[in-house]
Amino acid sequence: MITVYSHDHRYQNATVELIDGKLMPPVENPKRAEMLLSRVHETGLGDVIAPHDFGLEPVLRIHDSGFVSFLQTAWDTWIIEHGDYDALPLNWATRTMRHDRIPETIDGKLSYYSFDAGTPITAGTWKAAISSANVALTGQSLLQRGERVAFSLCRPPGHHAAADFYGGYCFLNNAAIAAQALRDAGAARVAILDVDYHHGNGTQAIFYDRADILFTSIHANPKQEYPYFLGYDDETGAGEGEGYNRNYPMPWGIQWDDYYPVLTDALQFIGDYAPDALVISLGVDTFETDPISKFRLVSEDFLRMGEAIARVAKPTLFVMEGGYAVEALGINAVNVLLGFENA
Ligand code: Q9C
Ligand code: ZN
Repeated sequence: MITVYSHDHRYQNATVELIDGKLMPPVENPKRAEMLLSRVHETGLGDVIAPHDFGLEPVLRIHDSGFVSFLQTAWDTWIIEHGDYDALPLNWATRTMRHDRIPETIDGKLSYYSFDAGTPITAGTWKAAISSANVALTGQSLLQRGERVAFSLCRPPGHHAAADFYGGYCFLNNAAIAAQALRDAGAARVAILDVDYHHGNGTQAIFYDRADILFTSIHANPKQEYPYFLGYDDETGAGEGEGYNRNYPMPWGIQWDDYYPVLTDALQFIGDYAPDALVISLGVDTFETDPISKFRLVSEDFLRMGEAIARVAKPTLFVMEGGYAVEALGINAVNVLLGFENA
């Protein structure tokens, strides 16, 4: 299978990340993509190609134009106002406050367009984020030209980013942009399966009222885990989209024996939908030693995951999301792809 990779991911390279009350070395760092790429080479998975530049049009099919302009200019404004260190928001519009006024200042805009303080904006954030979207779009174009499967080695990840906010290490929603591009190229129905440990709140929100792009996700229960405020099993879609969203919130500590039946159910849901294409939001932060997560999958389980996904037998785009146990990251993610290929 072809891998799409851009070296521009390295421009997202924060100095610190706010984790559990401490400023820590970022877990979402360039080493992640390097480990993934070197495992792709080591296993002989297939050719590695650079992305094409698709311009802003497919991005604006998903994201608000004010939000995109903000991402493009935030750093330049921040550095003038504050100096050369990572930009973080500090407060948000919660209950009783207004969501209908966009502040004028950079600090206000950071607050308005984000939902956490764990996602630093740096000098190269836009360059990295747009390259990641192009990596997803190029993978999508491979399916369009008839490939059965492709791997978009995206970094930064995307599934927490919604139409007009960033967070959870995500700026542009790569999987959503690719799914919409597949629709725009003629696929009548596209299914998204999100296996990242965290709920794909951004992707769900983007497609919640639509029947043409189905979203289903297996993730840590939001009553225990980030992003806390979306991902419950009573979120089934709205309006036209009613019945086209399904969440599988799972307790901390689960292993493959508990995970596999849920995966089978999600894949059955997708099979019944009979999509023309399948997009996998591939997070492997479900791994037992992931530093920020609490599921207990082992490396071999990811082979079984890929085999199960292959049984849907639809053109499949794997879009990289999370996974922070950096030494095992390449092994785990590429195991899903090898499981798929060898099924
Ligand atoms: N106690 C992705 O996997 N919060 N994003 C960590 C640790 C942020 C994860 C809290 C997690 C974001 C793409
Ligand atoms: Zn995650």
